[in-house]
Amino acid sequence: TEQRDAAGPGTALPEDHLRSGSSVDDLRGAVLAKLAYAVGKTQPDASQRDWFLATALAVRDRIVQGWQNSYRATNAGGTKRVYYMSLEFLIGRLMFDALTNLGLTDAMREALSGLGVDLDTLREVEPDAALGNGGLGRLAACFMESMATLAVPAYGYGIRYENGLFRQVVKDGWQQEYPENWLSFGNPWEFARPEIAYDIGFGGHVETLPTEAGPPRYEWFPSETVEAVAYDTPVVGWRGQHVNTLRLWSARAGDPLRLDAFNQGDHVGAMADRVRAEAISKVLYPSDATPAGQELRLRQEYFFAAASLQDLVRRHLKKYPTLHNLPDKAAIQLNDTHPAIAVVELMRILVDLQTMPWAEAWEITQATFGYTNHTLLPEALETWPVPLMERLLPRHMQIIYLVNALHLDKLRAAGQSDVEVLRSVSIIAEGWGQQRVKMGTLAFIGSHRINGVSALHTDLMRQTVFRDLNALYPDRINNKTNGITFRRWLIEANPALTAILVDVLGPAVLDDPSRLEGLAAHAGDPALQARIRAAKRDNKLALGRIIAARTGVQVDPDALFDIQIKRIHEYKRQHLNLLETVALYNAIRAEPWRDWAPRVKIFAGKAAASYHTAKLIIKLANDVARTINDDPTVRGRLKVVFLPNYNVSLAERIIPAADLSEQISTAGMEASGTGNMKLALNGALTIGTLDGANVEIKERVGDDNIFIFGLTAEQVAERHRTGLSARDTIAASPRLAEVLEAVSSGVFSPDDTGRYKDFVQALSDNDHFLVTADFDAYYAAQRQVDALWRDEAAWWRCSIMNTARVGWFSSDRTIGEYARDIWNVPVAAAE
Ligand code: KOT
Repeated sequence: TEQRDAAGPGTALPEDHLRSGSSVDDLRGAVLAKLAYAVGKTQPDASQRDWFLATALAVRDRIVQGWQNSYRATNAGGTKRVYYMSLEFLIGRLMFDALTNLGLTDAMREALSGLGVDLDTLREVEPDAALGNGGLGRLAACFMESMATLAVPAYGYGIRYENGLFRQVVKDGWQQEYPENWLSFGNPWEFARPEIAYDIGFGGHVETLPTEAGPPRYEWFPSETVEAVAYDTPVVGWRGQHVNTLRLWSARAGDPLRLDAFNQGDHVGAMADRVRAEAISKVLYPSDATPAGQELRLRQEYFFAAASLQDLVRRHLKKYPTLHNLPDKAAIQLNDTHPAIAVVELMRILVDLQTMPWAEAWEITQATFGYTNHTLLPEALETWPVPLMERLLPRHMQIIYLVNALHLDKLRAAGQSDVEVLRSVSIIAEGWGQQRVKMGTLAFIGSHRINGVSALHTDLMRQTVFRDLNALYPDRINNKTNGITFRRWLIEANPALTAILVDVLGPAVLDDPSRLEGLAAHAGDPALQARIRAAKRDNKLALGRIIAARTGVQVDPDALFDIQIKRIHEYKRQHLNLLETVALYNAIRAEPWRDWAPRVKIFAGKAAASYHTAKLIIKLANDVARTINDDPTVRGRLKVVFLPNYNVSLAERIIPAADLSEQISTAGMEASGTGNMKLALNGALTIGTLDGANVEIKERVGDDNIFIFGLTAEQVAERHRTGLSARDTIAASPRLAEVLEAVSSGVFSPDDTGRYKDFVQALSDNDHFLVTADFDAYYAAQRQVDALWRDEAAWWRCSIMNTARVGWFSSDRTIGEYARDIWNVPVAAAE
C-alpha cells in the first residue's frame, strides 16, 4: 500500500491485509501492521503509547465494516434518525468499550501477550476524553452507547474541545487546575472530515426585503464567519451489530481570514482574528449546574447548534425535496438548554432560507425537537442578556421576539389574562434593568416533549419552574428516569462480579439486565456471599494500591469503603459527610474501648474553578483527612482519603470497590444522580436522602436494603418558606455543636485557625442546604450502617439484593422510553 513508504529502512514489515479477521493471529498481525505503517515504529522502539495506538487502530478497523453497514441500511431504508445535541460528552476511555462490545477482549489480550505486551497496561495509557463536567455529559455518553446497542440510528453532535475538563492537582490540600490536553498524542478513534465543513456566522445586520405578496423576507449578513469542521468517532453497540456516529465540531478560521489586513502587513491583527475564531473549540467550560454566562459560551452554543443543523438539513435534502417531512425523518433531542438556540436556527433555515410560511415552519420545528431538563436550581437556569444576543445573533433575536409574541397572543386569545402568568411563560424576562432570554422557556415552547430525569424531578418541574407552562400544555412534560450503560459500569469496570453473575445466572444476563433479579433468590446463600465478598475484596485491594500511590495513605481492605464521588457542590453536601466524619472521630477518641467498625471514607470530585466554597470543602476534606489519619488514638478505625483528579476511568476503579454509596443531597436538588445507580449495581448499599433517582432506587431495592434519612423535598420547601436560621437546631444537638466548634476554631487547620470560621458561621446563619437540619438523622443512619456491617451475612445479603434489583436502571431501558414516547422510532428487540 502507499503507506509502506513510511516504514523505516531495513525493517521486515508484516502484512497489512488483515483488516477484519478476529482470531488471535489476525489481531496480532493487525496490531503489528498498525505499529509499522500507521505509528511508524518497530517493535523494539515501541513505547506503551505506541502499542496503545496500534491496538486502538486495529480495533477501530473492526468497527468500520459495521459502521458502513449501519449507515447504508439507515439510508436505504429512509429510517428516521435521532440527533442527540449536547455541549458535553463525558466519554472517558474507549478501548475496552470497543473490545467488550465487539467481543474481542480475550483474543486481544492473548494476541498482545504473544508480543510481550500487557493489554491492562495499555488500558491505562489511553487518555480520558473528558468533554464534559459530570452527570449531564456522562449521561450523553451512556445514551450514545445504548442507542447503538438498540440499533437506533443516531448521531451525537457536540464540540471537539481541544482541552477537556481541567486536570485537578491537590497541593497542600487545595485544588489547582491544569489544562487537560487530551489530544496531544493523537486520537486513534476519530476520523477527521476536513471536507465536511460549514460556515457559521456571527454578528452583522439583517436586511428586510419586500416581497410581491405577503410578508417581507429577512436576510442576515453576518460580520464574521467561522468554519465548523467535523470529526467523527464511531460508537459501537453491544455485540457489535450497530454502529452510530459521534460527530464533534472543531472551529477553524475562515480562509482567507482578513487577507487584506494580512497583505497590508498587519499579520498580528489578522492572526488575532484567527485566534478569536478558533477559540470556540479550545476549552470546555468547567461549570456544572451553573451557567457560564460569557460571550464565548454563547458562541460555542450557536456554533455547534448551527453546524449540526446545517449537517442534518443537508442530509435530509440530499434524499427528499423539501423539509416538510423533517419530523418523520429526524428527532432532535436537546440535552438541557445549551443547544436551545437550535430551535431558532431551524426557524431561520425554514423561513428565511427555505421561504416556508411561519406557521408551517413552527409546526415542523416543534414536532422535531425534544428538550431534557437536568436541573431546577434557579441559579443554574440559563438566560442570556438581550443586548448580547442582539449583537451576536441579530436575526435570531428578531425570531425569538416573534416566537414569543405569537405564543403570548395565542394565550391571550385563549382567554389567559393573568399578567403574572403571562410574565412567567414569556421567553423574555425583565428585571435588573435588563431584558434576558430564558433558554428553558424557549426550549419548552419549541419542543413537543419536555422531560425530567427522575420521577421526583419531573414532578417538581411540573410544580415549580414550568408550573404555568405545564398548566397551558399539560401533556408535554413527561418523565424519563436516567440510566447507565451496564457494559461500561458492570462488564468492563467489574469483571470479577460479572463472572459470578454469568456463572449464577447464565450469559443471557449480559443481554438482559432484568435477569439480575434471579440473584435475589440466592441472596442469603453463604457460598454466593463468600464469592461476592471475595470479588469485592480484590477490587478493594486494587483501589487500595491506587490510593497508596496517589495519596500515600494505606487502607485496610477489610474496612468498610464509604464512597462519595461526584462534583463538589454545596447541594451535594460533601460537607455534611465531613461533619459526620468529625463527629465519628470525636466519638472514637471519647470511647476508644468501643468496637468501632473500621471505615475508610473516600472522597473524589472536582470543584468549578471559581466556586470558592466548593474549593474550601476540598481543603476541609484534606485537612480532616490529615488530622484523623495522623492521630494514633484512632488506630486505623477511621481513615479519610481525598483522591485527586476524579474522572471516568478513576470512577471505574472506585465503584467496584465501594461498600457504601453516599447520595446525600438536599432533597429536591439532585435532579437524578447516576453514580447512585452505578454504585448500587456494583453491590454498594446506599445511604441517601429521598432525592432524585434515590427514590426509585429505594422502591426497587426495598426499604430493608437502603439507608434513607433526612428531610423530604416537601419539608425542605417548607423550611425555605419559614426561614433557615440554624441556631436552634445546633443548640439542640450537642454533637453537632461540638463538631462545628472544632471546625470553626481551627482544630483541623492549626496553620490557619480562622480558615473555616466564616464557613461555619454561614451554616448557622443561613443554612440554605439544610446541612444542620439533617445532621442528626444522618449520624444515626451511619450508626445503623455500622451495625449492619458487623452482621456479615445480613450485609452481604443486602449487597446482593442491590445488584439483583437495579437492572431497571440500564440506559437501554431509558433509551427505549425516549424512542417510544419522544422520538417515535423503533428499537431492536432484545435477543
Ligand atoms: C446544568 C446546567 C449547566 C451545566 C450542567 C448542568 C447540569 C448537570 N444539570 N444537571 N446536571 C446533572 O445531570 C445528571 C444527568 O441527568 C443528573 O443525574 C444530575 O442530577 C444533574 O445534576
